[in-house]
Amino acid sequence: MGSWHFELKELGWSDWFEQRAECKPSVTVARVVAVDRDQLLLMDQTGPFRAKLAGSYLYRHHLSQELPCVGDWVYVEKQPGDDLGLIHSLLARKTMLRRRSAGESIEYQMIAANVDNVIIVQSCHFDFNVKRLERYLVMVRDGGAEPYLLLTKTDLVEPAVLDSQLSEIRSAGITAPVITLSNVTQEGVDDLRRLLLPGVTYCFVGSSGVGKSTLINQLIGRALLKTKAVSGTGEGRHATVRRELILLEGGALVIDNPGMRELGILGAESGIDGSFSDITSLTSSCRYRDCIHTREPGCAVLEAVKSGEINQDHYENYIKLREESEFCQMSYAEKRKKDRDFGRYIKSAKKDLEHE
Ligand SMILES: Nc1nc2c(ncn2[C@@H]2O[C@H](COP(=O)(O)OP(=O)(O)OP(=O)(O)O)[C@@H](O)[C@H]2O)c(=O)[nH]1
Ligand SMILES: [Mg+2]
Ligand SMILES: [Zn+2]
Repeated sequence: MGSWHFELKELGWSDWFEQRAECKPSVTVARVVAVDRDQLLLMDQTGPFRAKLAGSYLYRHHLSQELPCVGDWVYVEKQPGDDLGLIHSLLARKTMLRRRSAGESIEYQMIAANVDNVIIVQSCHFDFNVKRLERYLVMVRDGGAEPYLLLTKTDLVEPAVLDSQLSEIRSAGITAPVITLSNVTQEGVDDLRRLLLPGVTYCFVGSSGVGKSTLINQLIGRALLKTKAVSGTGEGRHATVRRELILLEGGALVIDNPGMRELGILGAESGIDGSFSDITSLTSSCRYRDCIHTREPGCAVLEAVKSGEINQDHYENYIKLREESEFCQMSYAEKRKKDRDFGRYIKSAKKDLEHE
């Protein structure tokens, strides 16, 4: 397999991992490039190789979030002449991108690990939705990564439409950098290319059909990833079914993702605070310290909503995400009860706002 030689830091290794890594004889570290059903594709200084999980690993770990995912660093044993490495354990994760699993379990579904920047992609043609952007932002901040927003298919809308989308993003209080581009005219592609730094890991997320793989193929310079034509409504069928980490010629590491249908929101206040700082910065002015900003007298948040300083939709989305976030930390029985109470409560809170 050619003459590969990488420095670990070219694969995303940094002091953060160095400080946490334990030296183990005959065991080395490698990064997970792709996960297939029963094998993983890893990459180390010598290049890519296949590996599987040691039996002891599977014995010790049962939750899906404990299994290696794309971007993870693992301890692997590989004797010269072995064609399959044996993964013994996982290194600490610096960041993670995960979503809540469907159903009532408290398991997370890992999307990727050790991602520095998440590029949240929406097409400005049919796909644009600020509420969904906010959900993604919560997910990204929860996992400790930095978000970028990317609007694709600018060739399909009038400049005025794009402008109004950009101002919608800003008026929702979203401060993440925004890039706009067209994979057809190439406009903006170089701006993105310049942003991608060597040794830094970027993960592309967003609905199916928004052009993630088309873009990554452009960055690679050839059609490595499969892309698919979308139907006239702009709604895509999934073209990408596998996550993989790709090392670009410029040195950046990018992860493509299948389109996401539903985002489970996570139980991290930190993620919510980042996306709704305009709201959370007001809470210290509420009359009561335990104010939850829904109906309390002297609530600074409600006053700001009433005066129009805070947008009503943005506020409702905040309450909704916060409830979901608390919701996912409760037991099943608590959830059932809260679910009913919350339905009633949202209804009456809405009524209150309407009648004031
Ligand atoms: N007009 C226009 N079409 C684009 C642009 N980018 C991508 N497309 C088209 O959109 C379709 C979907 O692109 P993909 O790259 O497969 O989308 P994806 O986000 O990877 O989709 P999944 O893998 O299903 O998540 C393809 O037909 C692309 O040619 C763009 O900037 N402008
Ligand atoms: Mg794709
Ligand atoms: Zn309040």
